Formats: sequence, C-alpha cells, structure tokens
Amino acid sequence: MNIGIVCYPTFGGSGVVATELGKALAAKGYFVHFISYSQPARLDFFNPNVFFHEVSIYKYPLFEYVPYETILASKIVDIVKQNKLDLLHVHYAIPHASAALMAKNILREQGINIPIVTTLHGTDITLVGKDPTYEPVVSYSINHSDAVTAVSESLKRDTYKNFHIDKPIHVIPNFIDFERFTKQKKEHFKKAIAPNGEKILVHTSNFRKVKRIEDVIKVFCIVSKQIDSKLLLIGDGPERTNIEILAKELCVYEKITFLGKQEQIEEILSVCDLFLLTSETESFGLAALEAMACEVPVISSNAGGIPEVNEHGYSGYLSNVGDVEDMGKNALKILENEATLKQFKSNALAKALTFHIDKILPMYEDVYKSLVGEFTKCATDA
Ligand code: GMT
Repeated sequence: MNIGIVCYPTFGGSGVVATELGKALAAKGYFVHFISYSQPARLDFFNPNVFFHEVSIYKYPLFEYVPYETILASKIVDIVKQNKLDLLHVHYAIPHASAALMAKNILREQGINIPIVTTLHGTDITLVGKDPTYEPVVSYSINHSDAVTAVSESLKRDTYKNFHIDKPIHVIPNFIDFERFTKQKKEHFKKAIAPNGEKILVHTSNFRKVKRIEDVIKVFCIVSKQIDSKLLLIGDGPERTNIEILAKELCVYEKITFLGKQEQIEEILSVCDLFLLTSETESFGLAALEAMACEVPVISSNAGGIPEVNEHGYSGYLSNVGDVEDMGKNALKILENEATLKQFKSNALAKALTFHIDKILPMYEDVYKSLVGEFTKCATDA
C-alpha cells in the first residue's frame, strides 16, 4: 500500500508520532511518502520504502502572507498522482486536514478517489482550534475526513465538546518503539551530570507557556531543599528567559542544566530518576511516555490525557494543575526511599509497555484497511 503522511516536521509531538508511525509502516513493507515543508526531525535514516516530498514555499512580493494551505493542497495532488498513493494520513487538523480535503476534491474530478485519515493531536483542538476563527474549517475538515482518530479519550471528548462533529472518532493512543526507547547504560553521563550521586530530575518540551515550566522549577526547588538533586531541562522555546529568571530568584539556577534541543533523548532519560510534566493542557503527554519507557517515573499534572498515560500511585503521581506543593510532596515520596524509587521505575516501564508500538500499529492498519478495500500488496510481499 502507498501511504502519504502529511505532518509538521518539528520536534513537537505530532511530528514525532507521524514520523515514528511512518518508519514503523515502512519497516512492515508499506511505501511511505512524507509530505512536509522540511525533513521531519526524526526522519534521519535511509529506508528504501520511505520517501520525502518537500513542500517548497516561494514568497512572492504580491502576498503578504504565503498561502501555505494552497501550496500544500497542490503538492498533495501531484504526489498522489505521481506515486499512486492509496491513502493519505494527515496529522493535525490545521491546515493539513483542510488542505488534504481540497486535494481530495480536485482528484475526484480527475477520477481518483483518495481516502483521508485525520489524526488529532491536541493543540489543533484544545488551543488553536478553540479560537472561534478556526471552528468552521476544523469542524468541516473533521466531518469530511474518511476516518478520524484522536490520541486520547480526553482529546476525543474535547473535540466533541468544542466542535460540531457528527463523525465517529477512534481513539488510537500514541506509542513507543522499544527498540529505541529503552534504558541504556550511560554511567559516564550520570557521573558527568551528578558527580556526587545526586538524584536527576528532567523535563522536556518546547518551552511554551502551556507547559507551565515555572511549576517545574518550583517543584524542583521543593525537592532540592530536601534531597541533593539536579534538574535537566531539554528543549527550547519562548519561555526560556522567564524560566532562567525564576530559577535565579529561587536560587536553584546552579543546579539546573539547560541542554537545548536533543536528538538522542533516550540516552539522557536513561540516567534520570524522575520526569516532571506540569502542563496546563496536554492531550496525551508523549514526552512522559518516552521517559517511562526508559524507566523514569512521572510527577505530572492531571490535565487532559495525562491520566491515561501516567497512573496515579503506580507509574508516578498526578496533581491538580498548578499544585506545586502536592507535586513536590509526591516527588519526595518517590525519591526519598531507594526501594520505592526502584518500584516506581519498574512500574513506569510496565505501564509504558502497554503502549508498545506492536499493539498500537495494528489499530492504524485496521483503519487503513477499512478504507482501502483492495489491499495492494507491498514491496516485501511481492
Ligand atoms: O505539546 C506540544 O507543544 C506539541 C504538540 C503537537 O501538536 O505536536 O503535542 C501534542 O501532540 C502530542 C502527540 O500526540 C501529544 O503527546 C501532546 O500532549 C500534545 N500537546 C498538547 O496537547 C499541548
């Protein structure tokens, strides 16, 4: 089967999920065509079944704003025809689903029927989508997709609440490829970061306001008063300066290392003891799942889909958004006792295994098969 995947190429969760899904499909013998405005961050390998089509954006002086959606729709039409795609899987409603629908309508006039699967990731619904300006297009795009999936039950509920949807939404949770995300022996990293055996806490994100990283700093402040510890902050984004100021005010700056954007995040997670995710909204929390796969328990808020990933009292603890006192108390409960920490680490892995890619990938395949009647045999079967 020839599958087109439309996604954002950035480090953000939706791009990561789309890329990892494409890689896994290619490994199973599907031909996967990525369509994006630049090479997706994790698409850094060669596989004869994987193709990348760049959506080139030319800025003509006539346009104050580049009509990206129009360029993308035209590109999709070309790629579908040239590569005889059987299906398009678009990640993120805005503007991928609407561009795909435009392409679908153009192709229909040319006698080509291309089914569209739209996967909702969260920010397209909970943040951007809630802006009434987008509502008509997002509702239309969801209702006219051939199949719609959401990454958590919580996101499915939010979508029905905020939009006018008459379409079934299948929940297909995000997944982990354990060939990559697994605890590795990186003792030299540990020694370099925590030379005196300090506990290592970690947070990774794109440092947007919605992540409430100020709460990460406050929780770390509570923990570091009781336990020798270090905090690793991975990623970068608009809140970086504010976080640095707060860390200095709370006198924990010296104990924090800003690592910036990292490719091999699993190597760093492998030496960490606790992951902090304090978000205001979070449809799933892939970053937490990646940490759990590397045997790192999670202290998190209970926003959105996080409780579907982090199990309270088992893989970590949940608190109300902004309740840093409770988060700090829970973090100490895990870190203060070696036996408890060991138990939570092993529970985190056990919980992460329920999201094993081998369990989740067939769910997407089932959706594809239900849309593409004649199942075209792919490379490895031929
Ligand atoms: O969280 C972000 O800032 C990135 C965002 C995205 O759109 O890529 O992540 C969303 O999709 C991820 C993958 O499905 C989810 O794990 C994140 O929870 C979700 N983010 C939010 O809902 C804020």
